Amino acid sequence: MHLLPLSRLALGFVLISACVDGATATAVRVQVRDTQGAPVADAVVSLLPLDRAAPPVHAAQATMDQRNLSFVPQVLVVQTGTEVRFPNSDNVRHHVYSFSPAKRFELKLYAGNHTSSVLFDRPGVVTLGCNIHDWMLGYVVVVDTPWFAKTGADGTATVEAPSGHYTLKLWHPRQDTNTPSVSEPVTLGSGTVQRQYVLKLHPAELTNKPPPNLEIGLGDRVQPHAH
Ligand SMILES: [Cu+2]
Repeated sequence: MHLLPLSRLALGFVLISACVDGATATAVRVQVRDTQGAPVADAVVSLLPLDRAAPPVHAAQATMDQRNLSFVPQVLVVQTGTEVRFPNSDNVRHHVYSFSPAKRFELKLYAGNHTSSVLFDRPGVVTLGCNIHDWMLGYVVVVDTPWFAKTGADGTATVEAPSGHYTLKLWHPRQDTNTPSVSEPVTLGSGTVQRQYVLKLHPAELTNKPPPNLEIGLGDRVQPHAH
């Protein structure tokens, strides 16, 4: 009595798998330059589906490291619902915080292998600072889609996604806030769609890098734990 429904289920599974495999061949390749023509790294490209719901998050862990008195990476992109680990790879303590509406939090990160985690459960840009090192500046960009990428040093990023209709969004930490940010429809059918964008960027107020003449750790050594 159950044989027929089961075999139908099995057939359905095979068909769905074939569709998924075929669909991932479509992609959008984005090239981002600034107004001088130089490639722009760390631009976040995300594809928000218009014709269906985005699948829920699956690889729900990511890492924002504290290393060499900087956030590494400076820009981390995650899907909504991702837990981000905040280790401390330095031998000094950090005090990471954010006042962004998408996630307000603070973490006191002591040196050593202590790791704290924060669940990013709302979309938006979460700006990170450190109470101890004023130059530290990082971002967790939380997007409602599993289809995203970040441009590399060559200014390009490729996002693979199933065929369908999307809104392509582009974000960069130094984008000019007086210019509308990129948000435009894109349709993936077959092959790779190419898009080129020019971003007007303002200079970085904070670089996320320590001053070159800094005596690392001076006055900021971690006191031995009293056990
Ligand atoms: Cu710090």
